[in-house]
Amino acid sequence: MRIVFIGPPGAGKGTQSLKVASALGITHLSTGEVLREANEKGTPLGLRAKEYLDNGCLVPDDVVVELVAERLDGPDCERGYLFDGFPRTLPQAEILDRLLRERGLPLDGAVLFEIGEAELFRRLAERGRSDDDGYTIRKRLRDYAALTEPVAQYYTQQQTLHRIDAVGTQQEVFDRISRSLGFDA
Ligand code: B4P
Repeated sequence: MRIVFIGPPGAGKGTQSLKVASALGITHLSTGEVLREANEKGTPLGLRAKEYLDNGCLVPDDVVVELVAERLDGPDCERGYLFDGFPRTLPQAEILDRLLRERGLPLDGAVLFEIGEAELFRRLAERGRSDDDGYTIRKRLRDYAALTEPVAQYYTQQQTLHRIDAVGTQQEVFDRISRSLGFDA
C-alpha cells in the first residue's frame, strides 16, 4: 500500500503516520525527519537544507525529490510506504506520480489533515521545536496555503483524497483515518 499524508504544520502527520504505518506493516518515510537528521549530521544534503529548515521555509523541490527517489527502491519499501509531509508542492506531487508510474505502482490514498489555526498554534507552542516560534509558524502557514493546498486539490481531482478531521484525541484521529482508508485498527 502506498499512502501520502498532507496537512498544515503541527496537524499531527508525524504522530499519526507512525501508528498507521505500523498498523499496515509498511515503511514510514518522513521528509521532515530525514532533512532534520541530515542537518544534525552535517551531510551535504543537510547543509543545503539547514537555512530553509531554520527559517521555516520549504526545502527546494529538487533536494526533496532526490531524497525520495533514492528511498523508493529500498528493500524496506517493497511492501509499501507512507509518505509523511510529502508531497508539499504541486511539482512534488507530479514527480511522485511519475516515479510511481515508472514503477507501475498506484497511489492508494492521500490523507488530508484538516485543523484550525488556533489549535495548530497551541500544539506547536507545546511541541517547541526550533522552527515552532510564532513568526516562523505564520510563515509556514502562509506557505501551506499557497503551495500545499493545491496538492489537496490535485488529489481531489484524482479521486484519491481522504479528508480527515484532525481535532480530537490521537486515538480518535487514528480511528477516523483507519475507517476512511478501510483497514482494521
Ligand atoms: P515536518 O517534519 O513534516 O513537521 P510538521 O509539518 O511541522 O508537523 P506534523 O504535522 O508532522 O505534526 P506532529 O505530528 O509533529 O516538517 C518540518 C519542516 O521540514 C517543514 O517546515 C519544511 O521546512 C521541511 N520539509 C518537510 N517535508 C518537506 C517537503 N516535502 N518539501 C519541502 N520541505 C519539506 O504534531 C505536532 C504536535 O501536536 C506534537 O507535539 C504532537 O504531540 C501534537 N499532537 C499530535 N496529534 C495530536 C492530537 N490529536 N491532539 C493534541 N496534540 C496532538
